[in-house]
Amino acid sequence: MSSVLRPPASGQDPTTAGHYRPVSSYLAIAPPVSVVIPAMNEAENLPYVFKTLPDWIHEVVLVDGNSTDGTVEVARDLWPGVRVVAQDGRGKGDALITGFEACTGDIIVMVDADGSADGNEIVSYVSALVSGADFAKGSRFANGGGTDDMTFVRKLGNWALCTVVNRKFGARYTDLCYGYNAFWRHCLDKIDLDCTGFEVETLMNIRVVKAGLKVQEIPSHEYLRIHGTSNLRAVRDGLRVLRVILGERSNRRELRRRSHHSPMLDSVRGEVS
Ligand SMILES: Nc1nc2c(ncn2[C@@H]2O[C@H](COP(=O)(O)OP(=O)(O)OP(=O)(O)O)[C@@H](O)[C@H]2O)c(=O)[nH]1
Ligand SMILES: [Mg+2]
Repeated sequence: MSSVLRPPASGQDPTTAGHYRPVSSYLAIAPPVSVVIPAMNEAENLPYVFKTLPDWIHEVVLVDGNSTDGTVEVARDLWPGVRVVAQDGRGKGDALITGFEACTGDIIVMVDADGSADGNEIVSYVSALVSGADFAKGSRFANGGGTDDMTFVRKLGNWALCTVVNRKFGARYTDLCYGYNAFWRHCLDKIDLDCTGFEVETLMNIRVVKAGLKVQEIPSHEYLRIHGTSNLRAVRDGLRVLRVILGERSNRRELRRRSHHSPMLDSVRGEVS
């Protein structure tokens, strides 16, 4: 890697696109990375979120869901360059779609604002993307992943929904409803997101596999929400997820066609790293 390293000249902004920036002792990257944080009344959690974000990211886009607890002020205080985007609609899906549109980076990382995601993992997602994946999909159930935040009922529901997605769309996912993912911006043109709520991650996971994008699962650990209460209602949102799964047309014919050309098979399936 060092032979292609092109560090910015001294005094130059290291986040300028086109220049390699050191990410870890074994990786340097040129593409600018945007981090999108949907946040609705998460002021108390933001210090924990921002503390773990790496300093080499290009920008942080915080999508505010009409917070009344000072979320925006706290974010500006913690990360002076943060770009705050107001949300017109409601729901996490609506917030993420708004945030993706505002991003200027080539790589987009989605990070929850409740303190459950560790920003130190971003390097693993970005490594997968610069190594050839289109979509780096966090998984709490891949080897090395974990969760402190899921009840037995949620685990069961997530497993059942994940199994249906794998059967119907020919994926090999180990996790489905998880908010920590990263992808190249060009994926957005292929998945054309149109949803408003917590079903957004499921819709993304289905559409990337249907689009034949190369998906790589990244083991991730989900920590407990630090302050406040969840906005998710297991039954209501589980049913919304199920409706999305049932509403998406299966790509069975396409899968059958591709299975006759086995080298292509992996590009339509989630791969566990
Ligand atoms: N902007 C915005 N953010 C939202 C909205 N709903 C949820 N969020 C954010 O989306 C992230 C995930 O929401 P959570 O309530 O933590 O849902 P969850 O992670 O599925 O549930 P827990 O595991 O219980 O934390 C958090 O950062 C929320 O603040 C919304 O309507 N607008
Ligand atoms: Mg959460």
